Amino acid sequence: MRGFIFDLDGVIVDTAKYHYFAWKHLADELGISFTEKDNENFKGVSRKRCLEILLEMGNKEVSTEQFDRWLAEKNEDYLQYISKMNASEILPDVPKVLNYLKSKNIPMALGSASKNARPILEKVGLLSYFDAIVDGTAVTRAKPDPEVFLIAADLLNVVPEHCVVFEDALAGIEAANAACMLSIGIGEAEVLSEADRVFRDFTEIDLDFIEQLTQMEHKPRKS
Ligand code: B16
Ligand code: MG
Repeated sequence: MRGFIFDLDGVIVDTAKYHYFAWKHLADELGISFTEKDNENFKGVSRKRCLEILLEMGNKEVSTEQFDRWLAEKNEDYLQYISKMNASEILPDVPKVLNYLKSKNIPMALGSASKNARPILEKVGLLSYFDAIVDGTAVTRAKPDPEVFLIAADLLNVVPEHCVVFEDALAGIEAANAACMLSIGIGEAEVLSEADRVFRDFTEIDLDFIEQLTQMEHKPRKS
């Protein structure tokens, strides 16, 4: 049995722009310069760590209470954007792959750093595709630690060497590799150079390739 594990932000939906709007809003309020380029460093990173980085950028030291208030403020702002999401925000050809795997009864899991993963999947109508959801509320160690994917494999009842991970963040590729899973990067080949394979997006992935993955013996060693 093979298992397929998908990251959420940047793989299934493009929520990075909403994270950016919400972080930018908070950064403006705090007088910290924050660009879309800065937001790249927040991809795959936990909410708490993102705020720590933002405050480091602004050389600000704050009390735990203030830190928690800003963390909540950013999330409330982000949730406003999420509340308006619908199926049109699923990234191109993602349903093609999910439907194919579903038709073959291949177990699928979500492995995301986001604590908002479940409501996002509900909003875009994809929650029922996943046999397991491992999100930011379920892990204690962030990517590149393999914990999120190892929990997912365990819940799917598939050995890690028989799992395939789709990821857009380098930390996520590192986590998949550390878990001995086949890592498929979605994005720029230069950024995701440690992945076993890289595709710009799912439109570049054909179903013959997915079929091959469902039959792989175990993660092939890199030459
Ligand atoms: P939340 P992923 C990650 O999701 C995002 O890439 C990252 O930008 C975000 O900070 C993190 O989730 C936490 O999200 O504030 O919703 O808990 O890419 O691991 O699916
Ligand atoms: Mg991601």
